[in-house]
Amino acid sequence: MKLVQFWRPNVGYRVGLVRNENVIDITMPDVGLKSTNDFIENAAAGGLTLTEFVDQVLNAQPRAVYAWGELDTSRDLYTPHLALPLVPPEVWAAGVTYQRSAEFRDSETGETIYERAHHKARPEIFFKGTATRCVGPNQPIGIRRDSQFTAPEPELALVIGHRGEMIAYTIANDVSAWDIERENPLYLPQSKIFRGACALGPSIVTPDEIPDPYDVVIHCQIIREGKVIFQESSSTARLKRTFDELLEYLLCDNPVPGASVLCTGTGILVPPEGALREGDIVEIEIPPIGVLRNPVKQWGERAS
Ligand code: DO4
Ligand code: MG
Repeated sequence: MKLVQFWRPNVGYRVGLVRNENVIDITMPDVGLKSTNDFIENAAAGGLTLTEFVDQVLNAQPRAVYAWGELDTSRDLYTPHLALPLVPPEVWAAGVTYQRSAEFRDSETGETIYERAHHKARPEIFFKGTATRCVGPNQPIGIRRDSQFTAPEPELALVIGHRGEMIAYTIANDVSAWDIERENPLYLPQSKIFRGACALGPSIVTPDEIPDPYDVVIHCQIIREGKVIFQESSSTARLKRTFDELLEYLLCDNPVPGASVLCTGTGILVPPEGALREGDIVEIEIPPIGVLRNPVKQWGERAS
């Protein structure tokens, strides 16, 4: 099952069930089902999976239906458009879960701190932000004004349920100011947490839609002035960690609220020529979740 949230002019945010390129509006404000988070919470309260819960309420009333193409458009108060697929109370991220990420990061410092974390039993896990730093499909991701080398990190992400279990997948762009991280790893939070540092979407899909999550292809491209200036693919087959392992460390004496998200790390590393610029478009595709497309916005005057 595949869920989205979208905006309807004069009505507000709605929850949509995606079927055959159509989005069925399943919002039921009268019974408190106004957001994806409400569906997640009510499913958990009733001891049901998200799919079972949605199936139960689906036929309760007639539903408005939208074409996917109609909603997959930029944010505008007067036009229906996709929004964050859920509002995560917290977003966490795992790092150096792919060998390439560890090698790339160590090559800049001449140290082996990333390689060591890649091989240790304890994974790198860091706080990525809250919903206020997140954007949905077609909304701008950001470049902080004090960064010259900000890059996308295309990642498969896990949606965490109220009992700490994985209930769905989504796509995350762990947008990162790499130059700030390179200056000193102690600056990691500043390189990772800022306005528009995390894009999520376009949908969340339940585990039954991805039979082998360790064989998922992630494709990323950066488009500048209409031309593809970078493209690369990776596969979760190269992940060093299992999702259970990442969740176990994340949740160790750490009460992460339901509907939070855990990004599972990047296997795609953009070279300095691909450093993001104002006006670029970043596209990340993971079937069947969809294509997460975001324009890039430079915040403030760029520091020289
Ligand atoms: O410590 C660096 C962060 C690594 C990361 O975000 C990744 O590998 O995806
Ligand atoms: Mg990352």
